[in-house]
Amino acid sequence: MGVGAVRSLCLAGLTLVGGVWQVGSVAQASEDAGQAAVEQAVSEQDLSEQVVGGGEIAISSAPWQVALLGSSTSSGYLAQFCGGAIISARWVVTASHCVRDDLDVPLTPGDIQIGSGSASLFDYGSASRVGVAQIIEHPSYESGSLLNDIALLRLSSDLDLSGTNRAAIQLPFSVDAGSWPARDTAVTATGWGCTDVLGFEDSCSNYPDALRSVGLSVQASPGDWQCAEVIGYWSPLMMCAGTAGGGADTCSGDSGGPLVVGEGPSALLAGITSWGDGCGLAGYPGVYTRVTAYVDWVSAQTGITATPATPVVETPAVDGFNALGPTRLFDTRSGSLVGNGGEGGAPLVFRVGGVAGVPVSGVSAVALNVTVTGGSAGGYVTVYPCSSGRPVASNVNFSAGATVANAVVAPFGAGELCFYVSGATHLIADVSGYLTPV
Ligand code: 4AZ
Repeated sequence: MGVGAVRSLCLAGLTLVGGVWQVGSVAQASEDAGQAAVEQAVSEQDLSEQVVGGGEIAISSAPWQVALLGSSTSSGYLAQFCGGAIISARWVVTASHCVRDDLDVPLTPGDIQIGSGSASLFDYGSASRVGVAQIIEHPSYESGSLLNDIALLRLSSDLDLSGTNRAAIQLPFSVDAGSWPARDTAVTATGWGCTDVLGFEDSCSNYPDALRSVGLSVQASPGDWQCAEVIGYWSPLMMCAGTAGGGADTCSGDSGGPLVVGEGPSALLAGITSWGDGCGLAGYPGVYTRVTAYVDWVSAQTGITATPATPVVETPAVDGFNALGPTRLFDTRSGSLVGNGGEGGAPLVFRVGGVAGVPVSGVSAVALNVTVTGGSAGGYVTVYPCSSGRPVASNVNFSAGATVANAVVAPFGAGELCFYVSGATHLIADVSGYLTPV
């Protein structure tokens, strides 16, 4: 596919001239220009030129920004035709008009790849891109009016959002859509779009390779009449952003990219770059898809839901201790030594649920005092719920003839405790309390 053809997929500037929508294509480089020659020419552009305002930014300042790239063009610079925003590792939101060709025919997932994590389009060679598995246009998108100019791209693999160069922008779930964003709210638009101030019928001659951002102001609060000269009617589905004197705007190639309120992790996606009359002209702010009108649709399509403003800290439940007695559970001193003289053999089994004041259920652990005394050989005692296997660690270690007492907390299990005695000793157990989950 030709260079110009790719970059004009959605670079087609939509201009309202004399009340008639016109779609003008922007030829950016000739079909047969070699890639190297084009990149050389681009690198010689005056990128400090303040066109449509703003300036270059690092990707970490807008880590949600992605480039929509024509998959058959290997140069990232030449392939880029629209912007988009990461809303989760698997989903990108963009403009619906970005996923149609010049003839308004829907693109297929194989036509589009995503570049992310770099401010430089030169970094988006074919090997660095992620594929698109599914395109979901808004079902009510109207290409004539650009109403409902929003689409979702399901990626063919997850983006790695662990670093500082890629992040999801939050959708405005928790705002009051009737008042947010208010008139004069500072917003930021980003993209690789045209940097020229353009009259209604001008075509672009400067496309940057480095990502740029521009600060704009919301032109009217939701519900107020706005952009009369541009939209020509009031719609709750669009919003306008610009500056009083012009000179700061989005332009061809920025479409589909984010218009953001706030910055960093608290930034919210307010708009999607959609269209405008010219670029940067005083009195003609850019028009954006109003995202608050679509959060429920996006959520239904993607499963993305509101993230809590403050992370929920999971505090581990600390069980409550209920003191008892201590009450004697058993004492073997009136009989023979217990134990097996060494390893092997069966444990002593005692019921503790419903015994010595311990409830039958709702208990997480039992606290005991375990004493060994007068044994004929050294050894150890392991106390554990009979419903689970004997753990490796012992609770009381003793030598021949010694008396050793230990406090032991044993999980309640099914209410029966097993006392495994290695060696031979007298054994005394007193219940001193139990733990209940809180
Ligand atoms: C475009 O064609 C486009 N001035 C995007 C934004 C604006 C104009 C045109 C706003 O992608």
